[in-house]
Amino acid sequence: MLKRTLTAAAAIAAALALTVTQAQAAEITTSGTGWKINTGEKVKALSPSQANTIVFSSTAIKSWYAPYLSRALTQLRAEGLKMAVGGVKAMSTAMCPPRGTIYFTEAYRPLSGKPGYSRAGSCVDSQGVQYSGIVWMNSEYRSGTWKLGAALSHNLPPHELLHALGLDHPNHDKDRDGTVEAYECVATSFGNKPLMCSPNGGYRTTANRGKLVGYDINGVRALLANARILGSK
Ligand SMILES: [Ca+2]
Ligand SMILES: [Zn+2]
Repeated sequence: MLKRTLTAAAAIAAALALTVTQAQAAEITTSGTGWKINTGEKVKALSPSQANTIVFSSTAIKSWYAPYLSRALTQLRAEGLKMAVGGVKAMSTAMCPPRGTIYFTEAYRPLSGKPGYSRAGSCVDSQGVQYSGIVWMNSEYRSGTWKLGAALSHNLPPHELLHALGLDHPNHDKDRDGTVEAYECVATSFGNKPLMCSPNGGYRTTANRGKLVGYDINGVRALLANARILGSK
């Protein structure tokens, strides 16, 4: 009798040890080939159940930018992300927008006054799960004082959207000269760099510009997988 009890206790102990091992094995991933999660802004994950709505600061900004986002939105929905194009509402950019809001607005040289650059940021909860974000498109594009080519016009808005969702630039010191340079990113055999490459990447062709490249999709998948690992719904 005593022996049987001990055996049962040992079995329970073994089962507990197994559970602990499994919990430790499921760790979040924050970077991979051609993608990187913005851990600098404390982002770890993206909620698969959260409904995300893009809200624009003006009708003119919505009509300018919403078409450029459509291809990326189709891809993000295919990954299981709930993404919708919302309406127009002026909001303060001094604080995080309400949960599920990606606020698209415009500012003059919003990234430290750098000509031609835009800026985006994401808001995260205490677990590191993104819950809202802000995109400041550089007003120089619409005013015409900074000329974007056709490919860039299509690629920059979804690049900034992905920043707001939690992705960072995947640039790395590919040529090992000690410096991570602009455009220094992995590329496909066709020469396509991640959309998230800094200062810009993505497809250049009419058929594909504005789309996430496979690397970027892997980044989105990692953000979603991390949410599940963290137990976020
Ligand atoms: Ca380098
Ligand atoms: Zn960027």
